[in-house]
Parts: sequence; C-alpha cells; structure tokens
Amino acid sequence: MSPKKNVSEFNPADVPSAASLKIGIVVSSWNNEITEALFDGAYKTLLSAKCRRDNIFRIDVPGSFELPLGARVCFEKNKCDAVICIGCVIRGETPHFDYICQSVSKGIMDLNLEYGIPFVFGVLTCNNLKQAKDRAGGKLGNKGVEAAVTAVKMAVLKA
Ligand code: DLZ
Repeated sequence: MSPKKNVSEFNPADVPSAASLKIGIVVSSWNNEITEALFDGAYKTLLSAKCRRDNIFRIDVPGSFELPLGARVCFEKNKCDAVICIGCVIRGETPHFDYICQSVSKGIMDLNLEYGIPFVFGVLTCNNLKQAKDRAGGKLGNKGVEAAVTAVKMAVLKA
C-alpha cells in the first residue's frame, strides 16, 4: 500500500534545542533539483531548532556514491556533532542503482559505528523522478526535514 500523507510533519516541541550543536550537511549534486530541496528542508529545520547558521557546515560531492567520504571529511574538518548525508538515487535500466544504494547505506552505517556520532541517511532511493519529488517537498513531505530532526535527536542522545 502506498503512503498517502505527509510523513515529515513533527511537533517542534519534541525536538531538542540544537543551539550548542555543530551539524554537517553533505549534498550530492546528482539529481540536484531534488537534493537542493532536501537540503533546504534540512537547513530550515536546523534553524527552527535554534542551530546557529555558522554552526552548519555544507560540503558538496558529485554523486551519492561519494557521500560517505564527503561525510567523513566534513566530520574531521569541522568536528561536527552530527552529519546529514543528502542524496537522490533514481533507478535506471541496469543494476547500477543497487550497487550505489548498497554502498552508500553501508558506508554511512560504518561511519556511525566508527566515529560514534550520528551520520544520518538522508538519501532518497526511488524508482522514478515523481517518487523523488513527492518526498522532496511534495505531497509526502520532505525527507530533508526528517533527516535534520533525526540528526538533532541523535546528537543530543549521544551528548
Ligand atoms: C553514475 C550515477 C548514476 C547513473 N545515477 C546516479 C543517481 O541516480 N544518483 C546519484 O546520486 N548518483 C548517480 N550516479 C553517480 C554516482 O553516485 C557516482 O558519483 C559516480 O559513479 C562516480 O563515483
């Protein structure tokens, strides 16, 4: 059954303050119409959680496959409390999609366990562009918003 409602809605009162947090956001340039919308959702959500603009560090990488290394660089450079990885992989005619998705999800999980801080999986893995648009500020919400809420909650849990 396909979801029919915006699942990104949250109660701001349930999100801890990010006033003392440093958050990295790594953005993949592939499907950039989508990834910029996800970034926008994440950035605004961090600000609404009181994260300071100068404590948000953005790094751009060419594609989702590069997200784990970009996230590691972002963490090592800025000593972030959490890093949000934003990407959008859209299925094509070959198994390429599966290789990228598996590598990226495993790469990001490995970073969580290696560094002991949250590296958040803000990557859309979609069958087509419409599914991506629906989840990047469309009728199903914005996964960038959800990634930012997760980053703040997990960073505070760690602290
Ligand atoms: C090559 C490629 C393809 C076909 N599709 C996507 C995609 O849908 N989303 C994405 O983020 N990146 C894609 N890439 C690029 C790879 O992630 C990677 O940047 C290149 O294979 C170089 O390592």
